Amino acid sequence: MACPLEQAMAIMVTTFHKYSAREGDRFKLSKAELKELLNKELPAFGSKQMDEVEFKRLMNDLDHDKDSEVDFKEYVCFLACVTMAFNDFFKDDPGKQQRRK
Ligand SMILES: [Ca+2]
Repeated sequence: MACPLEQAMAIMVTTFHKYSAREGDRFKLSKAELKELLNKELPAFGSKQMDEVEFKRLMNDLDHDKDSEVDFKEYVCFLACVTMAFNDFFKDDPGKQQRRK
C-alpha cells in the first residue's frame, strides 16, 4: 500500500492522462480537456465558477510555451500554484482542514 503522498502524486499523474488522452495529443490537455478536468476533479477552481473570458485567461496563463495546449509540466505548475493557495488558506488555522471533513 503506497503512502498518502505517493498516492497523491500518482493521482496527479493518472488524472492528467485520464483527460489528456481524450482528443488530439494524448500527452497534452486541450482547452476542452482542461475545462472538463477542472470541472470534475477541481470543482472549487472549475470553469463553472468562471466565465469564458476568465477561463481563456487561465488557459493562456498555464500555456507557457503557447502551443494552445497544457502539457504535463504546465499542469504540474498549475497544481503547485493551487497547492500553495491551499497552504496559504490553511496555514493560519490548521483546524480549517478538519472542519472541512
Ligand atoms: Ca502548452
